[in-house]
Amino acid sequence: MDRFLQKTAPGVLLGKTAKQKPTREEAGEDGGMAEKRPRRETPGDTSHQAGLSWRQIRGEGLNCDYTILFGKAEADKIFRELEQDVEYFTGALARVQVFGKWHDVPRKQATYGDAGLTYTFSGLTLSPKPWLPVLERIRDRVSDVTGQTFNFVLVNRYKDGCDHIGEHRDDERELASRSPIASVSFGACRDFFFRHKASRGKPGGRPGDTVRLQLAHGSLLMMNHPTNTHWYHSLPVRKKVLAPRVNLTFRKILPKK
Ligand SMILES: O=C(O)CCC(=O)C(=O)O
Repeated sequence: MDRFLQKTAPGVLLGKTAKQKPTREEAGEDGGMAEKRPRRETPGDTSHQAGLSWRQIRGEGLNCDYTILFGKAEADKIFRELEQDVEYFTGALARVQVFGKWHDVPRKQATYGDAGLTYTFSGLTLSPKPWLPVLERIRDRVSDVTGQTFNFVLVNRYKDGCDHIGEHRDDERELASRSPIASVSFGACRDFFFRHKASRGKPGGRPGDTVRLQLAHGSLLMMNHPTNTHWYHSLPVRKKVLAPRVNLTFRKILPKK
């Protein structure tokens, strides 16, 4: 999981894929609810699913689904709880070495998860903190609507639009193969980019090689296999954004043998 601390060039804004429709929030409307009906690909308890509208984001090897999971009142409450309860890394874990020089990570990070799990972070083997009730609630809601289970969450807090995450893939060996990553966002709405690996370092690239989304307050983005094999993602600097944002990526980590 070293790449959480990766620092890379800012994303380049290109066009949308042909299959990508603008969301309402991109069009300046409320909520980000899309046109598609819920789509089930996996078995599971779908008791919360009925009322959700999903937007499908598809491209070559790109398979994501986006919805608003929490209404505003519930999302506001969760955001307050996260702000109060999450304990972020400090000291060496909040620093990153790039070409031999140490920098502050341009956001705050924390990990929570099942007892007994370990993962590699910044070259260290660490254990996540035990689940907080608010994180369990969000995790269980995601599981209800997707049928997927998760044993670990990475929390990223962006104090404003200057905080960001560089282009990377979540392709660590410790992630269960083919398992989706569920990304839940609270607070400021931020641009989020996917870029096909074939177009990295090639300004202009092929049409459709960069996909821009906006991740709204209370939203869920399911990044399904094989997205992370073929596409990098990033959350670029947006200096006009003054409010904080907290993002949770729920993952399934393989227990160490
Ligand atoms: O904050 C976000 O939406 C992105 C987080 C991310 O890229 C990650 O956890 O791998």
